[in-house]
Amino acid sequence: MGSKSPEYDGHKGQDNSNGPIESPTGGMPRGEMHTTDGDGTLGDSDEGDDDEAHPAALTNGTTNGQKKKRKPKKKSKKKASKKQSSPPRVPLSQLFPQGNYPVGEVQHYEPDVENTSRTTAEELRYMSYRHLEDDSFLDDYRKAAEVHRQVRKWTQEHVKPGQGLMSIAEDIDDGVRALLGHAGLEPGDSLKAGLGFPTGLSLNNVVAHYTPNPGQKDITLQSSDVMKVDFGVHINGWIVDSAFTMSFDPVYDNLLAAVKDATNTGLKNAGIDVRISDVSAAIQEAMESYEVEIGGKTFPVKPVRSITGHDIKQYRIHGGKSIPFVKNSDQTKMEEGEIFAIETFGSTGRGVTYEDVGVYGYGKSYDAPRNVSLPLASARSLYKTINENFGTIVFCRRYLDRLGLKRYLAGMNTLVQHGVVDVYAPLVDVKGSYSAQFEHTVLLRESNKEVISRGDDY
Ligand SMILES: [Co+2]
Repeated sequence: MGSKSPEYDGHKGQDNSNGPIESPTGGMPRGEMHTTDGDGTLGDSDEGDDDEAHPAALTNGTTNGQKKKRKPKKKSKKKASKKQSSPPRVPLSQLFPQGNYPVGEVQHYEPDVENTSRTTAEELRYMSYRHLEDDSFLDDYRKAAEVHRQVRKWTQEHVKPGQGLMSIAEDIDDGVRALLGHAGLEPGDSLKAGLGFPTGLSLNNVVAHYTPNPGQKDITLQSSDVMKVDFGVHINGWIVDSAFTMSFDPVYDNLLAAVKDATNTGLKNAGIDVRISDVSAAIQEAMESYEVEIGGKTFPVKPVRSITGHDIKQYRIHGGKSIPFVKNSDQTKMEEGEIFAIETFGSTGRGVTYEDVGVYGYGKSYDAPRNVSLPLASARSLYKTINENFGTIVFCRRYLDRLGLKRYLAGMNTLVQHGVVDVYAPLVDVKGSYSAQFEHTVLLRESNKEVISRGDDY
């Protein structure tokens, strides 16, 4: 999920202390959100049993990655290893009974980055980020990433022109929930594990933040469409935010290649003590080295300047730091223990978005109080539902409908008017333009960074 640039108005040099979105950084209601998942290890050890469902840890060229040695497949008298179904419905806890979820792509920091000295104050802060080295935290995060990989694999193989966006979105959502083993129908269940934000299916000049809403005319996917598929998977509020672009016509290949390259360049440049402005400059340079010919006309691939990458905090998709795709003078540095969604968007249009009519989703403001006095009874009960099911996780109308809620729009408007809920609108570039997106979540750990959502697809 992309972050809208702070009041994009072309001014340079963002003040990052204000955060990328309207709501100021505030305390987050944690308390009840720390409950653990509960699934995890089932059954006894059955070594090597899961090899085929376990892509070897990917490493980049600079690393002596410990490539997992594939054991010769022995005929096991034990239960056959389970395989993912199609559509994906087998919980990962059954595919990985020992909880050894695949490691993402491990990248090592550039030497000059590694040698940068850290101050004592930062050391102190580092202690509070120890969880990024913690095994159970990593297991959960890697599990969420594997859910993302399995659901997107199915999506890439089965989504075809002629299908409606509503069914595509529901299939992705249902896959994520099934693989996590959390249907999200009981109060509190989707806070333990579930979707990280509304599944985005944005076509062509719709750059980001479109999701089908109930009761609206469905859109049929066309073979000429360029579709950004952006969905999130969370466990205990830690969100894997990853996105890719699908097209069915090779004419768009260069557009997709430009954006994929730009995102990978951003990932490569990300690191502890690295200035955000340096990451942005590298992203822009990679993206702008491409052009694409569509319908006999050549277009430069423009980095979209009104959306940014972002850091991720628990139950908080946009943590407060922004990574633009264009040059800027932001001296803010990335820090050890931080988690970033490195994403880029490229467009054949103006490279600037505006808000379209309609609603993508809603999110409880990070500084909203748990209890608000609201004049409308329907607003009060809606707020209770939001607190119980989403907290500060962004959600959409489909997710309310499946909980059985009806006629909640007046209540929602009240919550928005009182500033306790923010609305997100679709972001579009000029008509007739095409845009693409690729995105990965990366953990900046002490000795290396882990592109946790990396797969063999992107
Ligand atoms: Co994102």
